[in-house]
Amino acid sequence: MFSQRAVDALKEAESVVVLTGAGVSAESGVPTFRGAGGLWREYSATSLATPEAFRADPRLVWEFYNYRREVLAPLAPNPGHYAIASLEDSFARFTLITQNIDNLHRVAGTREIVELHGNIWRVRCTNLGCERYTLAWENRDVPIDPLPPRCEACESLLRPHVVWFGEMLDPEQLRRALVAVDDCDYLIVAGTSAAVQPAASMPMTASRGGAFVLEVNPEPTDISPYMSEAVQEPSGVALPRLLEAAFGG
Ligand code: BV8
Repeated sequence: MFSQRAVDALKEAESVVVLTGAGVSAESGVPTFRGAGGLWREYSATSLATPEAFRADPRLVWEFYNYRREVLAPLAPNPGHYAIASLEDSFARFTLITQNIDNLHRVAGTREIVELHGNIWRVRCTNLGCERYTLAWENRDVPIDPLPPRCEACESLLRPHVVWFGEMLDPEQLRRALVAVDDCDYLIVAGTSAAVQPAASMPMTASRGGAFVLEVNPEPTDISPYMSEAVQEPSGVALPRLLEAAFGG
């Protein structure tokens, strides 16, 4: 459970950032990245979420993302997503920064979203010169036969519009995230093992900037000792309670 100090600081906050990872979607039934659900067939998600894996076997990587889309399609936001969406209008400035690609924050109603690692429902052409390249587009019925799908405009391979390990983040998304983290006076980091950079450094940056940093995670992480407060509860329980305590639900 969080302290009255954590609640009071949130009530007085002017600029709030919420940073989420796969754990926030766990209560929706989405396997976390490194948990038991992080494995698919005999592969680990981290070995397939790379440009090298796509270059070596685009079909296998597309099957991996189609599998995850099939798992995701029937799932819905959980109370943690909805609590974050309800927080958005309580502050002068609010930014949700998510590492998740599952789109559940948008479905829950959050508007100001930085998708650090992209979105599993968006695809883009691999041909940098193609006009579709810059239009990464929603395409929930990407042709899954024949795999891997090709661009209608230039016939090049399509790829998931996500950031793979070893790839640079979209500069505009990263800029928006860093501006929000520098500006914030309160940061909630929820559902992340804080293993992946540059997202993992953002809570520490906020803390160094004088923000109150609240971590929500049933397990301790490497950043827990540096947080203003660490609440070891599921986000679907802790975040609605925090919203209730600060703003009456
Ligand atoms: C970059 C999209 C510059 C794809 C993802 C060596 C060589 C090359 C690179 C590196 C290197 N060393 C470091 C790097 C940088 C690398 C990195 O950080 N690697 C790590 C693994 C060491 N980062 C990058 O490559 C990034 N780009 O840095 O560019 C660069 C370029 C080249 C070389 C150097 C630098 C790009 C990273 C983006 C990767 N893409 N996703 C896809 O999803 O398919 S990351 C992936 O992991 C997901 O987005 C996921 O969100 C993210 C982080 O994981 P978590 O969200 O934290 O999830 P996890 O399962 O780990 O933890 C869940 C947590 O939830 C747990 O703590 C659990 O306790 C908790 N939990 C469980 N239930 C609940 C809960 N919490 C609350 N409530 C619950 N109910």
